[in-house]
Amino acid sequence: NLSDDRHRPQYHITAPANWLNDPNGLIHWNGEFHVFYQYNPGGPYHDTIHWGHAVSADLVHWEDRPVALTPSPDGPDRDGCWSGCAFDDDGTPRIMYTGGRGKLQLPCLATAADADLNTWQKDPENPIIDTLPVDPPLRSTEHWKAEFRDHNVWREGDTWYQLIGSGVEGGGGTALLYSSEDDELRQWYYEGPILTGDPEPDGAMWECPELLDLGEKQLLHISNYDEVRYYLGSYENGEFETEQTAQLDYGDFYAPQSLRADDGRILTWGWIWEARDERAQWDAGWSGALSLPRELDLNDRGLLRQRPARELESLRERHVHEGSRSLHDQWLDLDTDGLSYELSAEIKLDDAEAFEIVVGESPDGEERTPIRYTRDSELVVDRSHSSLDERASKAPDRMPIAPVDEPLSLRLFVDGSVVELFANERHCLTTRIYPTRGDSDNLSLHAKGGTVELLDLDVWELGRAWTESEELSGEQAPGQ
Ligand code: DQQ
Repeated sequence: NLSDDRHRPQYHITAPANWLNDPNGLIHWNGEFHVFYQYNPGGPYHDTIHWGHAVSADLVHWEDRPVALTPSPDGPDRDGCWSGCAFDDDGTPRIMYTGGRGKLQLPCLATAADADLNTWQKDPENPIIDTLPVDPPLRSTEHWKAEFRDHNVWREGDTWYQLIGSGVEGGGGTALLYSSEDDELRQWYYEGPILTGDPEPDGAMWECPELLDLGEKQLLHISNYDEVRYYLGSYENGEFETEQTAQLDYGDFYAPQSLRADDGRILTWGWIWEARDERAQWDAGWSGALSLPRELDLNDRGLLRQRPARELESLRERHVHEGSRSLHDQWLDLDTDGLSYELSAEIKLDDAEAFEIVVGESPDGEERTPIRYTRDSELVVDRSHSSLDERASKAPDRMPIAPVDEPLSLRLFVDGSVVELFANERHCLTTRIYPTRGDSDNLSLHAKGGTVELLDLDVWELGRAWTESEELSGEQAPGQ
């Protein structure tokens, strides 16, 4: 029974069961946030991909909707409806996605067939692009004729543009630009790559490219099988000039996508993949979650800022702890119940060797996950004792942060097996832990070998965001 599964998140988006990967088709439409996602209803593994669908009015409470896109047995998406985006075509919501058929990846268009975006009409002329660019030559593999997938569509004046992810044969990943002035969006012209990376460190193939306008600067992010890399700089006339590049998240976070809310904010979700093996996923009956929605913008130094959407504060229930204090070579136990909470604090190391937030700990310490802030200005999630289950990853996650003489402002979200960290509103690390014991739910703080100053420490237990599927028939859940 999935509702008894302690590893299953309570306030992150998951599929009702089975497999979830990339967020897709994100759109704020008629006052509702629509999140679609790569979904295999057939089991907790990546296979014939459909689009799952969840809806929220407030960005916090979600409900499941029926499957939105299903592969057509004779269509260009026969083997899967892969990643794509939704956009507003003068009052008509449309989707551009990748159809998978054999070794081909085929751009497909669909149009909303109802105001709730539950059903979509696929364009009879799909695929709308069936000739591959020859310059640069695209990477092909044993599986694919060419890597050519995932769509990011926007409009400038009367011209539509889209990016498609690819890689150059013998070179690095690339984002290919197309343009269209066709009202039906069926004619697209190839303009060329907006940016091509080096195999190291950018990756040989770019999936899910997305270009975001942050005002003074533009942000391009791509997923390269391993990590999500971003490029901050300027985009003009089909070319991207990079000023700065880094990782968007240092953990199990992949293929993010964004929407622009009616109030102008950019909100981004990523796929949080599993850090346990396929057998464990099979046993659990579900795989994958989406991250919390993040607000992306520039800070006053012109650097990328990432913050959890402010609406999430409405999840806060019992306030477990507040105030400022020092810890001198000591432990502080926080009296939380369960694995659904938020911790926020400003941390100054003073002369301590390290500061640890220990999550998911059993009373005897057999299972425990220290999140360690060290004098080397690193945040390390030490998973060596996270789980007694051999199928769960023990690999540490590491994130570089600001110099140790500056205070660290940290926000931590724990939700079943999901751990999400925001450091200095800049750097994010999302990871997974799978404690097996029912009593592995202690939360404590530890100043190691000296003094740590904690300013404004707050801990809240967080409520449930998910409307139970049996309540979907019209009854509101109590307290909502
Ligand atoms: N997942 C999709 C692709 C995308 C990849 C297939 C990224 O469209 O390139 O499920 O996770």
